[in-house]
Amino acid sequence: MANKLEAIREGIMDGDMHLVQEMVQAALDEGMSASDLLNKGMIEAMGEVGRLFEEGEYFVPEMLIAARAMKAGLAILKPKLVDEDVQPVGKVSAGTVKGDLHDIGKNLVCMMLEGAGFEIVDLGTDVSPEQFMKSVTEQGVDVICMSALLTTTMPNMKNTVDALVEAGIRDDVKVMIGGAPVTQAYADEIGADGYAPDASRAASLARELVVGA
Ligand code: B1M
Repeated sequence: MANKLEAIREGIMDGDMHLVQEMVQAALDEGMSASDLLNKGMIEAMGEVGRLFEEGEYFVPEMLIAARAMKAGLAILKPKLVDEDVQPVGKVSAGTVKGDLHDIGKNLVCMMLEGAGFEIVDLGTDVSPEQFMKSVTEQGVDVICMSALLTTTMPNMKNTVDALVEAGIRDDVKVMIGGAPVTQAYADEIGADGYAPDASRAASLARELVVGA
């Protein structure tokens, strides 16, 4: 069983989705619990992928194929997780802000968050402040994750924070921002709870904001 866990970890790190699927199924067939598989195998492996990315050993393509392998394994695991009633770490809505159609970075952030055990509400691109607000009031997300790639669309991050304040729901949700032109200083300026420079650090920041670790 330990060998299968190790194979799953390696499969995710190498981006070998077929191996991951095969090993996840085999481990489940042998009676391993879905939550152990998720926490001790898959989430740990994605954490390692994130660490290698931050250290400059992995680049975006490696991270993308690792996330794809993780997704493939999760698809097999999901029904079992539901059976075992494994709760996600938290719920995050993610989107590229209004006027902005760039979604490669946002998708990567979603994958890393999913890999870190979060339930994702992917709002897509060109997301208005109202749509972000609805994800709080109607879907009860714990964190809003906004991405912007254009200097001209960054102000829509502030507009969303302001709209949350105006609606009296700012304290109900944490707000994280990121994207190439975004900085920590901008996050401070608009009153966001945090900024992450990349998808890996977005996952650790979300964890920190939700569970404090
Ligand atoms: Co656009 N584009 N683009 N583009 N495009 C940029 C961003 C640009 C810098 C190119 C340039 O001029 N050098 C420039 C912006 C200039 C500026 O505002 N200062 C630009 C422009 C001007 C435009 C158009 C206006 C061009 C035009 O039509 N005249 C237009 C705008 C359309 C619109 O959005 N309304 C446009 C269109 C497009 C395409 C559609 C062709 C395509 C997007 C396809 C898609 O996303 N589906 C595109 C692309 C691909 C780019 C570049 C080349 C690459 C962006 C990318 O995907 N990077 C980009 C130039 C560049 O960056 N070299 C450029 C890879 C991605 C993994 O990185 O998104 O930064 P990134 O995400 C990172 C981090 O930033 C972070 O994690 C990710 C990975 O670790 N992160 C977060 C991202 N979101 C986060 C959220 C978080 C945390 C971290 O929450 C907490």
